[in-house]
Amino acid sequence: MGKSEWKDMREFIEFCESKGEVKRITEEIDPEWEVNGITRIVCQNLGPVLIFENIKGADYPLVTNLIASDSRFLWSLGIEKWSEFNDEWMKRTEKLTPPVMVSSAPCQEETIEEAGIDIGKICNVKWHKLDKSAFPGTLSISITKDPDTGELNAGIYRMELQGKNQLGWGAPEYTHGRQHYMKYEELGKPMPMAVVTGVDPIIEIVAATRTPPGIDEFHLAGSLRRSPVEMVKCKTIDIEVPATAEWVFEGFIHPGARRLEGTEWFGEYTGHYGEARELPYFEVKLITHRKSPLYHGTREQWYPSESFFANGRTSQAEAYKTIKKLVPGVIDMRCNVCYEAIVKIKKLFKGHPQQVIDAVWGATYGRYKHVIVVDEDVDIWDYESVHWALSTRVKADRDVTIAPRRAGQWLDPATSLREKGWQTGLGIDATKPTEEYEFWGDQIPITVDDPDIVERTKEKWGENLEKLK
Ligand SMILES: Cc1cc2nc3c(=O)[nH]c(=O)nc-3n(C[C@H](O)[C@H](O)[C@H](O)COP(=O)(O)O)c2cc1C
Ligand SMILES: [Mn+2]
Repeated sequence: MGKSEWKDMREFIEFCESKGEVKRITEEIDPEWEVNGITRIVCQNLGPVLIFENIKGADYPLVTNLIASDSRFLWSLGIEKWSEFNDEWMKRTEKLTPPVMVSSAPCQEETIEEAGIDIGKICNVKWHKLDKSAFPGTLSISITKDPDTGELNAGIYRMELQGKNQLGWGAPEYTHGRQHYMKYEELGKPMPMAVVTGVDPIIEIVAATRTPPGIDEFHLAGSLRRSPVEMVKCKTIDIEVPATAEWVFEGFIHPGARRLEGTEWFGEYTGHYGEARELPYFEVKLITHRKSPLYHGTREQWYPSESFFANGRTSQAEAYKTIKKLVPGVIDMRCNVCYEAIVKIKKLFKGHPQQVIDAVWGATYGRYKHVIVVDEDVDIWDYESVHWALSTRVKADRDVTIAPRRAGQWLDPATSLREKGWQTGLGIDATKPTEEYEFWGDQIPITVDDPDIVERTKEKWGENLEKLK
């Protein structure tokens, strides 16, 4: 069942290898299309971790599909099954665990000085056909420091190759990293930033988790891994990085600097291409790395994708924690990586589902557009069951709430360019309309579950039931 205290990405890969879930590709691979094709097909089958050892034009191996399956995601946290996941996350992260500092670290074993930097030789992959250029930054974690509080933030934001030592920085204004940058811009100062890739899987996970503001993701990681993260100071900037990262890029984002991404499109986690954006860019001044470093990247796509696990499931757990503390009767929650939250409740009062819908919109950070609330007899892990509730318990004029002009996600393909950043909320109360029936003194419709008959049948028929299957 894995464990939680991984020393580094290598130890996790070794574990996956012992389970037969790693494939090394030694043939020469074309970065223009072959990483795309192989990663896509293998990921869609929830297949193994892939290590591309020989990509044409790149000097280093590339890892994809690291935690892109149910089994590997759960192993990375040492959790046995999905049904335990939300509550285990909540329990572990009740108290945060600060990192410990070390003075020498594997991530600084080797150094590439500014003059020798050529990021295109480190990762040169075109992840989707219509991406015009390589995007080395898909699973690269931007680490920044709040200039007011000194707090660290870690977030994964897309990074396009824009020069030998320059990368676009795809962090929209609602991300914590961008909010740090906005403070530096007000001060008129360049923002120091470290970008790391190839980390212990729990660090990848926290960097992709949508949390409330003011949470240092490395504290969250310490709690999830049940042991503090070891960190080391960068060589040229006042930023700490995980000591066992494979790659560390140290540099700056200059205030006021904007550049239109060179690509017209970039394939995104929504499963659609997103448009090019006018973005700040990151200038790399020094690279440090481990001996024989492994680069880590991913192909963004619809489920299954690494984002679905690293961002979708984890942000779901944080949202669950928040909602459970705000509203009584919340039993479970399932969120799709893009825009949908399904919440299971034990309905306690009139307006209870609507309060849950408001809480998801107002108090969680996944920016879920669509919220569906169901009763405790619905299995939210089975979409058939959710659809049964939607089709049998919803009267649209009564149970559907439309909330226009909410804060949205930048990449929502349902929203045109003019309206980017906005979204319309759809709340559906798919619980049984108990209050309507109670008002008139009527019997609420009951389901055909007949649990006593099921018990009697099992008792009498026992193992013979298996034979009837
Ligand atoms: C592979 C991958 C790529 C991502 N790319 C982006 C991106 O380009 N822009 C973005 O805003 N979020 C992106 N995310 C999601 C963010 O990492 C996530 O929202 C995280 O919470 C951001 O950190 P923050 O909350 O500290 O700002 C990506 C996540 C993953 C797993
Ligand atoms: Mn954050």
